[in-house]
Amino acid sequence: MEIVFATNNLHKLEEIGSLLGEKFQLLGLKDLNIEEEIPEDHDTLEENASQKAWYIYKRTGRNCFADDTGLEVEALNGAPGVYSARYSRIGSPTFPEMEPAEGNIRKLLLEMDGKEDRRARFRTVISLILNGKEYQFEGIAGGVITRSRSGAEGFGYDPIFSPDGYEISFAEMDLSLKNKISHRARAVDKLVEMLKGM
Ligand code: ITT
Repeated sequence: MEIVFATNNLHKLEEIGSLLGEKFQLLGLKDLNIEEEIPEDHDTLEENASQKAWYIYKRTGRNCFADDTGLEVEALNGAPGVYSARYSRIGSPTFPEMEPAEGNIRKLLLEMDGKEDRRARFRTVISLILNGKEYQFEGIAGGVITRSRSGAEGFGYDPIFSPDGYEISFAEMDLSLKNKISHRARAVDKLVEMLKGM
């Protein structure tokens, strides 16, 4: 079965491709020569995932899904949350000279300086559009924000997030381990269950 994943993020495509298995042929936006920025201008993960998925469904007429992910930090009242991707550019930009992922990490470590409560969670929401009908799935991975960065695997905030039950960060894990326990994996499990029942 062919399905489109509405993302420009190749890391995500690789992660979800390996989770879906061989029964599905996963196409990314590059495979369809879709190069424009897909709008995601809402204030919740649910609305953004839905907006991205409907945009691609209407554009291509193909069954598709989109995800939106945020890192929700307890001591920061859930920030950066839905604004995770552009965290370091909100307000007066911090570290504008850096790559966004690096700037985001630096800003978060700064905000967390001196904070004892380091609990956080990644939350992923997936919107699936199947023959014109929408389904949503959520996946959560709890953990803590570490005090400094470690590891070179993964992407985004992985070097400063250590999931519950582990002493290492997501960026110190093989993709296969992250894929067993991550927020995205948990949401994708639900997506796969739905697709396999088709
Ligand atoms: P698309 O919208 O094209 O799918 P994106 O990279 O913008 O790709 P999101 O909006 O879902 O993806 O991600 C929001 C932010 O959270 C962004 O800074 C990501 O780097 C980060 N992020 C998402 N998933 C992550 C993960 O598994 N580990 C670490 N950081 C992650």
